[in-house]
Amino acid sequence: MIRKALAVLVMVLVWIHSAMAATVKYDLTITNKVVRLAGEDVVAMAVNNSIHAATLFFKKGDWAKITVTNKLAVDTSVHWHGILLPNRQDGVPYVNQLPIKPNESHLFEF
Ligand SMILES: [Cu+2]
Repeated sequence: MIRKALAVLVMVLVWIHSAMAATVKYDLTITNKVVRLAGEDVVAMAVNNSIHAATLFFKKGDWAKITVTNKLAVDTSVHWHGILLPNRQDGVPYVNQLPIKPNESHLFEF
């Protein structure tokens, strides 16, 4: 009887946790941008026209949906460090996924 009550309690807690989680969406566009460094104009990679990229905020349990659009002339990807996520979402070209081709997008979900 106690086992059954505990199992129900755990199921209710899991349901409450999943019901409280939000889906957090970001759109990241990768481009080249000319910036002045040490007195010289250089081409650097920018995310949403910013160097460095913006910080993405999530709460524990949130569902992340991050669309990355490649506006570079070469293949690219985003590799996520410090996050426990499914291996197929980790963004390493030719390891976890194919690279994002120029003018194409990839949706990361974890
Ligand atoms: Cu790594």
